[in-house]
Formats: sequence, structure tokens, C-alpha cells
Amino acid sequence: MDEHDRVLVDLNAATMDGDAAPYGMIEDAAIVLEAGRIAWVGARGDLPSGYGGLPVESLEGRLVTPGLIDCHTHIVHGGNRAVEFEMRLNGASYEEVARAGGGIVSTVTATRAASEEELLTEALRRVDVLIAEGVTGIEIKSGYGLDIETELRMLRVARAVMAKRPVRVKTSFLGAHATPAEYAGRDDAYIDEVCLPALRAAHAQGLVDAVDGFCEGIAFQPAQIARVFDVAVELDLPVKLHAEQLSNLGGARLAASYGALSADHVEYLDEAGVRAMAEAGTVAVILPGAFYTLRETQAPPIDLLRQHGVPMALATDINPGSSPLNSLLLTLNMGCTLFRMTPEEALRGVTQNAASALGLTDTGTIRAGLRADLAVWDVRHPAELAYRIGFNPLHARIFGGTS
Ligand code: DI6
Ligand code: FE
Repeated sequence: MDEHDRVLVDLNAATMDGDAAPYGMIEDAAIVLEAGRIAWVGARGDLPSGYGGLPVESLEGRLVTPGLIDCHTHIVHGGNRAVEFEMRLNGASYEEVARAGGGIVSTVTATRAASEEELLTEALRRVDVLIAEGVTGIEIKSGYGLDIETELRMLRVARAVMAKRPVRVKTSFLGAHATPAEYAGRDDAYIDEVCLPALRAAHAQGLVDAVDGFCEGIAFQPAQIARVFDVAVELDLPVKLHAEQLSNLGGARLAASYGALSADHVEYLDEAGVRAMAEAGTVAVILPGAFYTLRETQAPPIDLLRQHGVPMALATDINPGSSPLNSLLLTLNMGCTLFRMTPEEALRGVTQNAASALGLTDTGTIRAGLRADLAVWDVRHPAELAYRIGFNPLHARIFGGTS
């Protein structure tokens, strides 16, 4: 027997498993934790007598959900863009900000200048804020290095986060995020000479779990993304894509044609794209932080996604430019208030569907056999998690069975 093995009782479980009841709710539930896994979950009255020998822990009527998963972040990066934010609010134009070295270029410069240790220290401060909100899984992208050395450094830092903190990390290679200044006007050369060699090197070093790209007028065209995805296929890596954020280039359809885990942002997604995603089982990752920060007015097609049964995830998109949003709980509220997602859809979006967006099959719901990644909340009803703004009701977090 593991020293952490126990039976949790006096709790309501929002299992997010199945759709027999809203939130997969089991009132007055018991959850058996054994060897870091969920051995059994159900109504307390049905608890098999075989677990009678385990210690019992009362959660005093609290709500238990799966541990939360932030399935889209750029949490590893150098510097921040607060001064640029201030310049804009003082009336500076986009050109003036760019001339002052602002925009994505400034984050690339700061990331290249930062040591591995500095990047890790800064990332951990942000990661700790997520962990304090019950997060047990985080996706972390590269994409602010845009040279081989710095892309690899970002991915090593992402892996180091998992060694330093009790949290699961999945990495995505995002070399096709932007073209760096030294390749201005030579996007294809950048892909051939930097992006693809960096991907191969990162893969060879075991640093990549998925391949991402930014398909947009201001970034890369579908044909360029396809060249990156072809290498992902060759390396047997799943793909995902920043698609239809600012315009509709058919990125979601392209991603779906590669069986993508997810298409993310999707404000400008059309019905053909929704259909393609439904057929491919591609998750729509909804990112209200970027919508809010950019003061975007086109909301993602939530109704169409619902109609076609496309699973929706929700994530912070933590990055220094378009989404300096370091709260997954606030993201739940934004998904509901800005996009009219229901609190149940929002919670599914940071648990079950966030796990799917990362290709994780052993977490995201409370079900026998899965990892014991759980969050215990001082709330009575799960809608409270999405309802409040700037309030954290986490009581405890359980990661792989350990509190
Ligand atoms: N979409 C975005 O909104 C950000 N990247 C992306 O792919 C912008 C990143 C930045 O401005 O730093
Ligand atoms: Fe992003």
C-alpha cells in the first residue's frame, strides 16, 4: 500500500465523465485513491467493502473536480510588454510602437537574451499562480526564439518546469510563430533553414510532444504550415494550429486534414471548417484572453461548434503580447460572459476537452483507472467556479494522488 492511498468522502464529485448528469455529478460521493490513480469513484453508499482497510479523509462537503488543464500557453518567454501597453494607451500608433522595438520582436529579443535559468525562474512564477488555482496540467509552446538555439532552450525550460513542480507539462514546437527580423521577407527560407532543422533537433532531443503553427496573414500561409506539418507527420508527432484568429485562411480545415489535436482561437472559423473539425475529432480551443486584450469583436462560432459536436476547450493563451492573462479561473468566467459558453461547457473545456486537446487519455475526468489529478473547492455548486471574478476558492490540489 502507498502511503497516500486513501478514501475521500463527504464530497460532491463533478466527474465531468459521461453525460448522465450535468457535470457528471455524483452527490455524496467517495473516491478511492491507490498508487496515484483513481481506483474507484461512485456514490458513497456503493463503496465496495474491500476498501475498508484504507484511511478515510473527510472533505467536509466540498466539491471535487478533475485537476484543471491549461492546454494553450506561451508561459516560457523573456520580458514583458507593459511599456508597449502603456505607449498605446498614451496614443502611440502601431508604427511608433514597432519603431520603438515593440511587438513580438521585442519578446524574441528578450527571450534570446535570457539565460535558461532566468527563463525558468520567470516561468515558474507564472506556473505557481496556475497551480494555486488547481491546475495539474499545462501545455507550453516554444516560438519566441525563432533561432535553433533559443527554440531548443525554451523547450528545455518547459521540460524543466515539470521537474521543478508537481505539474504535468506537454510541449508544443511553435517555430512557425513569426519570421524573425534577420529573415524579413524570406519566410520560406526561415522555414527551411531554421524552423524545420529546429524541429528535427528538438524531436531528436525528446523535447517535443506536438507541432504548432500560426496560420495568419501576419504570420504563415497554409502552404507553409503544411510543409511544417509534413515533417511532423514524418516524425510521428501530432499537430495543432493557431487558426482563424484574425482572418479566415482555412487553417482549421488544413489542421483537420492532418488529424490535428486542436485548432485554437477560431474566431473567424466558418461552417466548412467546423465540419472538417467535427469529422477529424479536432478540439476547438477557445482563447478569450486574446479576444479581450485585442478588443476583438468577432466571437468564435460557439453555436456551430455545439451543433456539429466539436469538443470545446478553454485556455489562457498566457503570452506577453495578446494575452497577459495568468488565471484559468478568470478564463472560465470570460468564456461564459464573452462567448456565452455555459459554466458546464467551460469546466469541460479546462478538464476533459483540454486533456483531449493535448492527446492525454489518462487525466481530465474523475474515472476509475485515470491518474488521481484532482482539485478540491470550497464551493457548493460547480457553476461557482465560472461565476466569480478574481476569487480563488481552491481548498486543495491532488497531483498523482499526492496533496
Ligand atoms: N497568436 C497571438 O495572439 C499571439 N501569438 C499567436 O500565435 C501573439 C504573440 C505576441 O504578440 O507575442
Ligand atoms: Fe497562442
